[in-house]
Amino acid sequence: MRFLKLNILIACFFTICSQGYAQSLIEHAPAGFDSLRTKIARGKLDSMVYESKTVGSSRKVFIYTPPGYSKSQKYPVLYLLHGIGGDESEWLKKGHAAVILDNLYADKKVVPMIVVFPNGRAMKNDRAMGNLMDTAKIKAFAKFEYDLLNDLIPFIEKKFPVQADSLNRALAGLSMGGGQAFNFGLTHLDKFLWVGGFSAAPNTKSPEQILPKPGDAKKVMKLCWISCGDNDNLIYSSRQIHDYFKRNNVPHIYYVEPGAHDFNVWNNDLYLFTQLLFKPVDKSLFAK
Ligand code: FER
Repeated sequence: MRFLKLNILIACFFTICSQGYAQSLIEHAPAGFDSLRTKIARGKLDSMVYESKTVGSSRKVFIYTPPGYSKSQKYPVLYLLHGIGGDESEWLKKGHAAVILDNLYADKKVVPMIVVFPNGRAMKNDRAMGNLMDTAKIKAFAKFEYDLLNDLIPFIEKKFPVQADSLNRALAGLSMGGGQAFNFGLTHLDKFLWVGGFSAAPNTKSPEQILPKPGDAKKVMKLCWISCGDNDNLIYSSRQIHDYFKRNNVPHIYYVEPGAHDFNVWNNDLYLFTQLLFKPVDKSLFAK
């Protein structure tokens, strides 16, 4: 009996080692991670339009499909949200999302996934113009929950070969988009088991409101990533979720990096966060 137990233990040890957890401790991206490289395979960017019943309009969305993309495979999907000053193009024009992803694929650091860049201001005129703090515009960021769940996700799942379940769906964003990722992602664990907020803005609801029963998240959630620059005066929004999760023993990554409220931080976050997605996670490393 004892020998049997020992054998099982040894077998488990070698199985885990041979799988080789891709996850290691989080370190800042290396220099050049977001610089255009020549001679590597590139993903493809599509600009599409979907009908939104929530907003009552046709809405723009960008979709990145990875190098080697094939309709005969099924892919996990990351929905990546912009900030208050942006739209569906912000991650691609102000940020370097496509270049970062191309480089990650060239270095075989990410699982093939589709990345969707929606417009998170769910109103008819969804351009980042005029007074961005206007109440109607702020409310539109909250309304996006219904556009995302009821209009955009069904559209993507009809048009693209995707694995349409919570294990294969991630939601992340920067600033207002980070708040949205926490507000919608953590309240819909049946839809998203991978959630990331980069420098979440004050639209982030209180953690008690988002997750009144933190045990629910503890059981099922694959990854909750909370990051912020150490020189960002909105860091309290990230910290309050981190503190709540810490108090309630909900495994998560809290990553504070040098920087302010800008794309130096968010490009780095994208580089690090995407490498964790849709892979086995070792939650014992999270607290480190
Ligand atoms: C605020 C400060 C900043 C706020 C939102 C932001 C809703 C958003 C910043 C961004 O998206 O970059 O008080 O209130």
